[in-house]
Amino acid sequence: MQSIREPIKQPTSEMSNHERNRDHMNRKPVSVMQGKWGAIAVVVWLALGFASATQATLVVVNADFNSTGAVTPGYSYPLSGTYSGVGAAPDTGTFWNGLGIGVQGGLTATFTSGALTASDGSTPTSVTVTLNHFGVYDTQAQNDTPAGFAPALLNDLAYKVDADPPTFSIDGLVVGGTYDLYIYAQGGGFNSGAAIFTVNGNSLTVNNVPDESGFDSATADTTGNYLLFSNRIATGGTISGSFTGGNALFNGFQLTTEVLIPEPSTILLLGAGGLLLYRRAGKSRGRNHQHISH
Ligand SMILES: [Ca+2]
Ligand SMILES: [Ca+2]
Ligand SMILES: [Ca+2]
Repeated sequence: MQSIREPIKQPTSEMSNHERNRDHMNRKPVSVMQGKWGAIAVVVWLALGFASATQATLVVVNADFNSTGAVTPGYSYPLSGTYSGVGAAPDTGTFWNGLGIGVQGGLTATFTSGALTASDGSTPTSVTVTLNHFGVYDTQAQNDTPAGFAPALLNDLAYKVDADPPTFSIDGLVVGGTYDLYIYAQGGGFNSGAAIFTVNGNSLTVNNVPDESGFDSATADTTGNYLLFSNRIATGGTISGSFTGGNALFNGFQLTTEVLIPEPSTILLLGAGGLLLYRRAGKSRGRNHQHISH
């Protein structure tokens, strides 16, 4: 048996889940095989899960940290509320979980959300988020100084109150699963300076500019309103981090992962193929020692 494959591009740390899986899906094996062994090899190929009928589905969870109000005497302007719309992630879902993380003023010890809903607005997930040791602010409600773009997301935030950096964890993930984490960090209409986020041991810096007109990645050039931490591994089902800097703040996040789902016709084919493989292997047992690698 002769097997020819196209060169396989190795995943890099810069590739997002989306890119990596798309690359995976584009690997088309070209096999030169004849007779029944060719048919059996195709069945093995399907049984190993490399069928082209497998669909990569992106699952996205969006969270917008909101202020629940001011301690006293209260805000002079309306709260920014919960964002609705697409974010920087490659996803058409527009639903964001609006999380009231506390009242403005002073230090909040901890906040833990309930289970979050996916970006389609209906699919339940097991994902939760916890924030520790932070303050809460809303630049619209307090100062009437909104971000020029996506203000409902980028005005309200958790921020670093004292010398100890706030920490966070995103829990309820697939143990050992791979995720892309988009972190939004802009101080509404203010230039809030630099913030350094560390996620699973890797650090990236974001410097705000106050007059952004769209989502601007700071991942490579350190300037913008969000950071992308690609290919984070949820060891123990958790991704955790912290943020620090002179006026470090955290507006919300998007968490994406890709799930490979066989199409229904493929599942039927796998069952039939497995039976065929079993029968043929039984006929050839004792007269052939076949090693099939992939
Ligand atoms: Ca908000
Ligand atoms: Ca940028
Ligand atoms: Ca927010």
